[in-house]
Amino acid sequence: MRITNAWTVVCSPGRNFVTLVIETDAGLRGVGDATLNGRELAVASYLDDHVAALLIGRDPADIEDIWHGLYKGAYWRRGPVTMTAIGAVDVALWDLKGKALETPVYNLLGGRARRGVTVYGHANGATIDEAVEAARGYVDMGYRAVRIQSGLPGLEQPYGVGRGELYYEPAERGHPVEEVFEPGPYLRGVPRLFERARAELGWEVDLLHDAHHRLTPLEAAQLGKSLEPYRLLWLEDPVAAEAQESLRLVRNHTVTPIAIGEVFNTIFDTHQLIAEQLIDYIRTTVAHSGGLTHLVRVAHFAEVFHVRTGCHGPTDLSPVNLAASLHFQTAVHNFGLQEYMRHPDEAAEVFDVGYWFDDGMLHVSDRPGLGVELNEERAADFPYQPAYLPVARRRDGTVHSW
Ligand code: GCO
Ligand code: MG
Repeated sequence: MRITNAWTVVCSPGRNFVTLVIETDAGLRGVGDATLNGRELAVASYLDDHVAALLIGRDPADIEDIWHGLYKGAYWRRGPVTMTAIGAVDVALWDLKGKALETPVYNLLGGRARRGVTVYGHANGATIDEAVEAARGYVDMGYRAVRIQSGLPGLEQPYGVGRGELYYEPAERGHPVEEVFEPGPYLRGVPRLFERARAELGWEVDLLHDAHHRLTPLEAAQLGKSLEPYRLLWLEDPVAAEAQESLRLVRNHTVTPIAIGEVFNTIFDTHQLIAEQLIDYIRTTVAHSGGLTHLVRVAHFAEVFHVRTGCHGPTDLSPVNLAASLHFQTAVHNFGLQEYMRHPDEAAEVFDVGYWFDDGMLHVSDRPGLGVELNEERAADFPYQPAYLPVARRRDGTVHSW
């Protein structure tokens, strides 16, 4: 089999998605998610203008060779645009291989290691009351794990409270929205949120929280310590992703489990955190870190150090990425937890998915390949809409990590 064509489809069914399609002379098509929130067209151009021509004529079965050809052959290494583009090619090739062999992708990754993939939902609220109420809604739907984010006294625009009922959508069309962040009210408020959540929801449900890279190491240590009584499953991104050694300080002061990795792109961004056991969950995204080929390496490396997987899976990645995560999480031994935000309703008109939610888990379908089909005609009805993620500032106007 040979690759005859490759192109991206950029569409906006409720939000922007970039999908790579790879076509072969056998008439098979594979899809990969190339969405990078707020920078979508950069990846589309990387693929259409620089990568597509390199794929034509190649045997799509040679996934490892194509991966290294794109990674090492570009000379310029790593970075979100490059690694998302490589990830899209990689996932599309796994999809094609599954279709060619008439088997689901998880079978190619080692086979089924579990019944289903336990997921966590996103409970948000403008106030603690609203957020805890939303969390109860997830528990009633059968979720066993819920991330909770809320507005707090003195902090009205927290990260994680945005548009959407069963999802959280931060990107806005037009110019970036500005939010105010202050560590004082945040550090005082979050323990109150979880005190309330435990009092209302009990101890059976796993609870999570995302600090979204906003704290200094000492602030992160304080937060982890003050959350210990509420036994979180994980505290996510407590400090800026670049400051890896600062996790030693956090780790020395708290036993609240730590999850990091959604802005990482390669194993080289993760290996210090994993090898020094500074984290408990590695959250690298299939789409943003070189696809399944590379993520399997990260997972196997992490397994040696008792670190489990917790793939990033927000609504700003398409159902193609979620399906790829589910195949990966179904097959990998050191699975931890999978993020699950539901997509806007219009997305279902463009992406026909085989996976389904039941009993707190997502289940991969046994369709060949990834089990997701892109309806290109319908995609054309939802043209791309420029949108940006928000920007955070301190009260005095200083730009802060969003
Ligand atoms: C998460 C993330 C997202 C990111 C988003 C940016 O844990 O799901 O933090 O909500 O903010 O993916 O585009
Ligand atoms: Mg996050």
